[in-house]
Amino acid sequence: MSYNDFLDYDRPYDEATFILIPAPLELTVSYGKGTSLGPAALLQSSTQLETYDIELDSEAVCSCVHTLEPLEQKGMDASTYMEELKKIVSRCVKDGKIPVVIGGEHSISYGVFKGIADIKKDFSVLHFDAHLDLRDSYEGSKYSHASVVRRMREHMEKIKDITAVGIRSVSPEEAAYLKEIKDHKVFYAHQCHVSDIAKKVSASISSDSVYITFDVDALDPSIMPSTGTPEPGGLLWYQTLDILRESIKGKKVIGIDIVELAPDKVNHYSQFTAAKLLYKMLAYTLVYGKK
Ligand SMILES: [Mn+2]
Repeated sequence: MSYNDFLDYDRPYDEATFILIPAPLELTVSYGKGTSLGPAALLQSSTQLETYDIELDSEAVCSCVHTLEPLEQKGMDASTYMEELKKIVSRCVKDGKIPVVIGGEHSISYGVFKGIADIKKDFSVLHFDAHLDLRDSYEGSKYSHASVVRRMREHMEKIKDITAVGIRSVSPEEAAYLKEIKDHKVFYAHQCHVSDIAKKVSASISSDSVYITFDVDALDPSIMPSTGTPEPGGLLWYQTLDILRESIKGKKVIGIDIVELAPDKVNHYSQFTAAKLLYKMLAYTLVYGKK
């Protein structure tokens, strides 16, 4: 499969701010399938985006992006794949770049996290999702998409905090675990429909450095139907942008991933929405982020 460059632009690696890493892993998705096609679909849609952003009066993003060759699964098991992804991500961070990983299923975020944590510490994790992903294991796998944040929590000495936004589906095991750990910051989807939600989320991020992991099922299925487990009652477009803008203001974004897009043949607006969402995250990082 051939992959487009993000926005159809390619700044050489050495000069780019953002290094886009397609990670088409699909091992443990439980319900709807198709996340392995997510990165190619998002990149393909990105070539149709206007490079000019009205809100920011800028098209700076397109001169800042370099897209790597995809990390194909090629028979690797989950743990080998995470190690390979970790190496790529940590090299980017070491080189002073911002790694931007395009999934693939959410389990890849553990590789992203480890690659960042290899170099950085005391950072915050901002996690957009319908799900907490705090199961100890799921369907026999520690590397399941449903366990990815639980794996991150095994490295709390590396991070300041985790803030989860858009949550609206929780297992009994996760509910019990949440009461036990106490320090997990959660904004349930029903709590996100208030005017000051962006300020509240931003205030809960205690570090100056933030890694953003965005499961597209955080968005409402009306704007993002093409994902494995579309849950009703999700975040809408401008609400999401408000939260992202406010959370990125004054912070150093040290890594981004966007996961769980499962493109389907019926509609193609999900992949376009995912591409635009990623564009906005990069644009906010350039304009509002701390250098
Ligand atoms: Mn999810």
